[in-house]
Amino acid sequence: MESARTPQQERPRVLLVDDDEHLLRATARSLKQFQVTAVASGAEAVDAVKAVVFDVVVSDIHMPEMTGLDLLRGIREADLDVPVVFFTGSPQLETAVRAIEFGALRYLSKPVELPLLIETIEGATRLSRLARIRRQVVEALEAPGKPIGDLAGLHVHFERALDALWMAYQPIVRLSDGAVVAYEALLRSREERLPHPGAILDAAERLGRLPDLGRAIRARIELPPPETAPGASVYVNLHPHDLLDPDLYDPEAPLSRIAGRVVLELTERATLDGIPDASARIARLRALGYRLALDDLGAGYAGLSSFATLNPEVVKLDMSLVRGVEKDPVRRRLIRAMIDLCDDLDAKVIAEGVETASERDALLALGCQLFQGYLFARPAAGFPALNLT
Ligand code: G
Ligand code: MN
Repeated sequence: MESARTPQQERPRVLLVDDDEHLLRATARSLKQFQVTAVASGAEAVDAVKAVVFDVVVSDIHMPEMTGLDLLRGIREADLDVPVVFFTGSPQLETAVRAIEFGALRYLSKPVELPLLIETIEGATRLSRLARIRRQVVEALEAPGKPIGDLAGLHVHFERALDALWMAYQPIVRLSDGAVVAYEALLRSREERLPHPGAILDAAERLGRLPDLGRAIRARIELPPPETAPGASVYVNLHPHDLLDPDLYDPEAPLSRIAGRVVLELTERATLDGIPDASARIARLRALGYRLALDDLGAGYAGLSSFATLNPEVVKLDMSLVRGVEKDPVRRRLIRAMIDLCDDLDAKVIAEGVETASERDALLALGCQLFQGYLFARPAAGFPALNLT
């Protein structure tokens, strides 16, 4: 798409969309003060937006081959900023309200009075020029996390992130013999507007797409090849919301088939309070063959209630506890107490986020045996080998 912007003095460019061609031509004729491109279908509208930078799109919300929401998404594939205004008849009010939620600028009830239409187009043009300048500024400054705009834009980028999803793997090592006993699978995506796992998760949450993200992740999990780490298991992070997805419990689902080699991590940062029958759900996972790990212990505020619900086979000490442990007697006392507690409960302990040899040595002295962190290997594609120097 051409990136040079419409000069300020130019007449606003309006894309008018209506499958009622008679009405389309009549409306186009009455908007002489604008440069109007008139098309009779959603598909043509999307093509037009790909070819030309418009100041505003004005469209019927009800067309036979494409809903207003689909049109909005199609437009956002090509243009994150152009304001979209819908015409709507009264039976489509609900659709119109939903379109607004997804980022349409406003809707106008049919029949539309010409002065209101003109005023709306002029207002939208000012907004769109402002939005484009704002985006140019942000892109020039290369602010982290390029803005995505409205929910329809987020939807587009979330779909791309799902398509470009891949899993990085980070070894978990037993120091006594240097064996890689497991790998943690970590979410990554090549979609540059959602660069961090946190951004993808936030997008999924905002769009109500957590189940799709969870399924996509679980479908991509692989076991390490036997020559790299014989018998090693894979740790997979679950979002508490995943516990509500029937697919997680389907014995035919891809991850269920290898459940005996999988440890599911649930973080202590998020509470399980909102999950009905959490204990029963956990029991069903165990019946499928999964083991469970409590992730990020020491980072949460949930007390030890998640401990009781999960009854974890494995506990992962959060890196905020690990960081600088060799210099901090308070951290050491906490870790010592946690290790004792885990021994009593027959749970293994993994120290996460270990970055330095002095952290490693202090943790070893406290009785820690399993380690994960940049000191040993960074997460990477294809089951990276250890760095044990
Ligand atoms: O919440 P969870 O423990 O699943 O998060 C693991 C995250 O920590 C991953 O994003 C991973 O890339 C990162 N990580 C792994 N090892 C280290 C480390 O040694 N230092 C830091 N800062 N981050 C790490
Ligand atoms: Mn984790």
